[in-house]
Amino acid sequence: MAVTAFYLGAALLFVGSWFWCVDMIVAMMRWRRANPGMAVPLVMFGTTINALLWLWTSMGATLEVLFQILPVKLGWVDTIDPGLARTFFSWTLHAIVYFWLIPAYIAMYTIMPRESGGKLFSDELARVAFVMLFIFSVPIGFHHLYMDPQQAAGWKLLHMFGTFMVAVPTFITGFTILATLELSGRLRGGRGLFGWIAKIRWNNPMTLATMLSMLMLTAGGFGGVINASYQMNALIHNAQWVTGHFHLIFGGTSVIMYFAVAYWAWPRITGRRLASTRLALWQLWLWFGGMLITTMPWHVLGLLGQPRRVDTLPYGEALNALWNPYEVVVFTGAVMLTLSAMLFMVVLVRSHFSERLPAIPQVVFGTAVRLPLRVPNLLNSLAFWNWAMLVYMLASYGYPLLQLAFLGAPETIPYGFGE
Ligand SMILES: [Cu+2]
Repeated sequence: MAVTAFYLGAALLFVGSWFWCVDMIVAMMRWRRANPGMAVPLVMFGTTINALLWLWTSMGATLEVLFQILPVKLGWVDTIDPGLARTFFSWTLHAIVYFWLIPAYIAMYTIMPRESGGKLFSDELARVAFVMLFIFSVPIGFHHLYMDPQQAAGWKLLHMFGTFMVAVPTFITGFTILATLELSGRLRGGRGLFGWIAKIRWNNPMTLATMLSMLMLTAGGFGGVINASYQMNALIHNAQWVTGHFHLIFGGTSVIMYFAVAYWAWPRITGRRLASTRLALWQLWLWFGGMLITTMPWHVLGLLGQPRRVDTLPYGEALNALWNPYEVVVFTGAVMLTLSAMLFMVVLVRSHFSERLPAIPQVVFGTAVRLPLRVPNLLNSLAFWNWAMLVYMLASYGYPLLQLAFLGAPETIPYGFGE
């Protein structure tokens, strides 16, 4: 066990984050009261959904600390049931990655359209995607427990189908964002089937990052569907494939948008011109290239049987020799990523000392082609979706948790294991 201060610190970290969530939710409720019947701005809708997502997802780890770790720390009980702990943690583990991904989507939906010189293709589709991401991303954590014996096969199957549903809002986002890029290309004079691609403002960091992010999301999402499949998961479970997958989705898809947001926000915070858009574009390309060169061999290494967090085996010289060339490529990609991260810092630090703008640029968010003045209440309020989440969570986690908490771990090995 760690020292008490560690658990106290961890608890404060959670409690502190909840203040922000409540702040967002209260702000949206106040806005709705002040503007009855009006459509909540998309940026606020997405951010508040993310706050609600964080409240739901942080609950799993909190329950683990409250009901399992603290009782042992305080000497009330002597053991921790790892099956129950892993179930609680699976509740937090998957949805937490959506807490990182949603801000990247918010930037694509609300900042990119204006930066690319166009308009968002559809405001309503964006809302549908946010709501679906919220509902589908929390109650599916068992896809991290496929190899765990404490949960039965049927529950894993249910969570598998739930996991596949997450692909739907991802496809909606892919469609809406690409349609938005096409729109901006056509508004700038692009003609024909593919003529609009060349007309897109590729020299704008936010626009470029969105396209590169979409490409990484396509590759990473494809791997994600393999991870989510009960049977195919067995092939790559705990293998280096997984390391490749989540670096591509988080380090790639999400973080490249954070870079672009930083380039967009810096002049609006400091009142100084971005030192070099050219360097910023180079940095994004370098990150994209580095991320692909790092993660693709990682996927292959997983298929070649390399476990996660391991690069050599004390036995099996043949395997080590087979893995080594791929690791050299991974290393090359990692060096590119490090250089890109340093370049990012250089651009921001230099911007801090660049010439002062005549006025601090205003924060104006992009809007849709047809800006809805009113949207159905289901796409303007989160109350219904919060209740829907409660029902879905009870259905997918209720029995498996109660069973472990009160009946103890099952005596028999569930069907499909130990044959
Ligand atoms: Cu997951």
